[in-house]
Amino acid sequence: MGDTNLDGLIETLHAIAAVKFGSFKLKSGQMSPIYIDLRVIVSYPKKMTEVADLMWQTVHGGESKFQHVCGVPYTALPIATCISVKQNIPMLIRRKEGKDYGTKKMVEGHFKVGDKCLIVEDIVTSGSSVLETVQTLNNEGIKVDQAIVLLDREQGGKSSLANHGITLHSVLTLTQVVKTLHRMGKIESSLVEQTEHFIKSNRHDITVPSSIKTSNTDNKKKVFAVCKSYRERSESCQHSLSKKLYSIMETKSTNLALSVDLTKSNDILQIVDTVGPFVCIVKTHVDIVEDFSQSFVNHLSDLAKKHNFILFEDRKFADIGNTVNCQYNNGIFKISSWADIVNVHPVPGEGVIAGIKQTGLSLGRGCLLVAEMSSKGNLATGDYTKAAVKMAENHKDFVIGFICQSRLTDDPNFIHMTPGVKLSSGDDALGQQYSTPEDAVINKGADVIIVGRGIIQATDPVSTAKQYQQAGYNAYLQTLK
Ligand code: S5P
Repeated sequence: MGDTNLDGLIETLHAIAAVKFGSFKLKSGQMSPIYIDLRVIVSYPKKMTEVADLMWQTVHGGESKFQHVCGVPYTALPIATCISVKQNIPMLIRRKEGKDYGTKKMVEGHFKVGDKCLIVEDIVTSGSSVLETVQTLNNEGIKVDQAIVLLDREQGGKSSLANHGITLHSVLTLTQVVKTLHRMGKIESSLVEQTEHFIKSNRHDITVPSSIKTSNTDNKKKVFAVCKSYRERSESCQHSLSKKLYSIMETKSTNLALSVDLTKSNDILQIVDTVGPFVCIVKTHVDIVEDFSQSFVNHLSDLAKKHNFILFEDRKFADIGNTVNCQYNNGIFKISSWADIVNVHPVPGEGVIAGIKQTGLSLGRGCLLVAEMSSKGNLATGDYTKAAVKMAENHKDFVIGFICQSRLTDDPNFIHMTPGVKLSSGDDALGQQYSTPEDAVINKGADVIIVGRGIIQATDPVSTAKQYQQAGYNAYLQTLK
């Protein structure tokens, strides 16, 4: 299509305030000189059909290669509808909400397994929204290898999607928009420079977006932006506890956390003393210990010093701030007095972190958010997980990472710890789902693997722990290649 068409489009987007300049605070907290909101386009039906036509021409050149089009919810839905109606290509609708409620249909519309679908999106930044839609379609057996977007923000989405075997076509790029508006005399050259600088300093193209698996990439090795040595990670994170943990991982060549889910203090102390040399963390459930005593935690703390590991009490606090504060400091367990790390469920909101932080911060403790779970049918998915990441970002001084099943962020301040790990994958009888150490580290992006029964129920826990240590550490070394 001709440049005049595009110039006209850019002018229109500016005129209807779909493209705004100024100083805008993004969700990430960064300040951006440009803000783009294509939602307003629904108020200009003629423009919307023109946009849809331009998008179709960009991707297609006229021949039909797709059995379906599917818009990424929600802004792109009307655009996808226009393409579907005008080109007479059946549309699919991806449900956004369904996945958190279990059995609801995730894709509306008639389709056959193996059908090909074009993804339609308004703006692409990292590409993760497109990938979420692709993943849902892939789960139904629908193939996707192309996506069309009105505007590419040039912040890595194209290469991330390419890593997933998806070609991204774009009608416009952010640079093109600012340069054209400058040429038309609508903005100053300083704004062009600011925007170019913003794009350069906010690229994420070495990241393969979080957790998202598409059929095009299931068998490919994931490449995480944090594929750095533990030493480098220790340097790039802020919290002293994270630094200490990475340095232990580096020195002891281990990313293994032992989940010592036993009920007698002597059994716990005995296994911790023998397995301690091979782990970076020992994780407890102190409320299952039948003969709990202060002397037990004293011994445990001594072993942590002797073998150089960190103590993590898997208490999963999940109440209002005041209550969790009492639970953390008081009762018979006095968790804050000995556990370096505790974890909290994000479900009560940020107060749960604030409640623990009130005491924990000054003690140099850290906290993990349970952002995803390993158990079948758990509700910690989708928007809940995303909200957990935001909560963590708001408390970087205290939250050191996540309990999770996928890489949630490349912020070096957050350590990803993954439970549900066994040398052979499978399930237990009560909904626990296991993946192997390699899968957890290489495909799910775990920094630390958490292993319980795989070690404590083994006939020879010490040699089994060594096996897990080696498997986990070798997997980490592979991510560095
Ligand atoms: O999602 C989770 C979160 C946690 S912390 N899934 C889990 O299994 N855990 C904990 O990890 C769980 O409470 C247990 O202590 C450990 C896994 O034990 P395993 O015996 O299944 O390896």
